[in-house]
Amino acid sequence: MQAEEVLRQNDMGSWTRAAPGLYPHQWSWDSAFIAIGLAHLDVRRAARELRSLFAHQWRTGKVPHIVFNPEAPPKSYYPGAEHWACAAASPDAPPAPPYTSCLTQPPVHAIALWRIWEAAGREGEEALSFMRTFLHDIYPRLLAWHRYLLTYRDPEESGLVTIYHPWGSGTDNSPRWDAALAAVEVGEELPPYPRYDLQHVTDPSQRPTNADYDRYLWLVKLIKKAGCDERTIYRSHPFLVKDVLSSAILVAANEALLEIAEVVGASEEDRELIVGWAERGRRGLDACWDDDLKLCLDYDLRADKPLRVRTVAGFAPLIAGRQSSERLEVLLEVLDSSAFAGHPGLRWPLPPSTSPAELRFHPRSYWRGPTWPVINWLLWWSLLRAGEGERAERLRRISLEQLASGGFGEYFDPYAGEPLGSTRQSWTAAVALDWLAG
Ligand code: 9WN
Repeated sequence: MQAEEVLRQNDMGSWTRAAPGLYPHQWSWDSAFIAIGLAHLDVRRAARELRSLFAHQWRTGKVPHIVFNPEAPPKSYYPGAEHWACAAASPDAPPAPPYTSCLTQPPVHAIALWRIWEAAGREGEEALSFMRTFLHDIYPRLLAWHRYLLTYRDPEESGLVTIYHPWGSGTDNSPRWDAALAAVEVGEELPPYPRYDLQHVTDPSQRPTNADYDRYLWLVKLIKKAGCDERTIYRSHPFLVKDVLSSAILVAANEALLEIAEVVGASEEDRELIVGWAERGRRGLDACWDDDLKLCLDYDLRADKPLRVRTVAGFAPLIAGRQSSERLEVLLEVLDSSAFAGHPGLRWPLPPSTSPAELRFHPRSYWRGPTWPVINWLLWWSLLRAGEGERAERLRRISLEQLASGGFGEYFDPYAGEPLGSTRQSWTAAVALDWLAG
């Protein structure tokens, strides 16, 4: 009931604010998770959430990481629409306003659409027939989105998605990006800028530092200077990283897209293409496996080396699915070990975003240690697909205990169990609804 209330409060009619104060706009992967939760309340509204996001797709197929809410209160989020407005000048940009950013986030959307389809199946023939038409309409956009990621964002055909900015990973200040970001030199003095985000948290240490923000804004400046042109960015940008979490989500999303292709009666050619994409993604992730850490590692294209740090993204092969039983066993061992969910100091045995065994672990700082319910949702769903029903059920039960105790926080201190960041975060409420539905 409370989860439903959070989604209703953040509902803007055809899309949902990621959070009431800190995030008054529509975020790409938030919307996908939100749709997964909404599917249990109203299949049509869930579908509308994604339709409204895809209405702002770029001509290249890119789904922007933020669609800015023209009615957001002034001084509520920085960098906001004004900052990104020039992206609309790109010949590939969708009509504006509303303005969009020109970054992306992990492609959870096909997974969400497949979950909505399943929810429609439980509801009955009318919902199914609505969803059949809806999937038919959105399928070409979804295919174009995946194609964009597998071409513009992977000219090497490695199967791995390249990001241009830590925001593109969805795990913004994770130590995954420390080395690649440290190599970025802020080339000019930046004009002073506001940190509105700090108004919405109880302690600034829960958010990225000013030094992080300087580099974030510098990267945005360079992207804008490149006219948001993908090829120019690829050539000249100082931050170019293969992101294993996004890549794994894309593999799983391609599996979902294949199911959707079946429903809409897509051509054999499309289906072969999608199967090929998923296989390429798995091969790419295999190549990023680190036998010492027993995790998958992101790859810094500029420095030409892996980014060696233990974070939840390392479980990418579990999320991609269809792993050998040996690989699965190793991954589960690491997940249960004291480097993650088995750490004795944890309030709940849930994996911290960064391993407590890392020097750069911080229990209260954003992606540097706290547990994130949406990440636990991804792991839960992956365990189910891997046939690990009992473990999945344990993860679901413990996650619900965490939320029952702390509410719908954005993230949680893994030791104290305290909710941190934003309160009434939409995607946290959405995954709770999905878990509650069993
Ligand atoms: C930048 C909305 C978003 C999430 C991201 C999370 C955070 C934004 C920020 O909030 O990022 O995109 O301002 O910190 O890291 O995963 O989508 O909830």
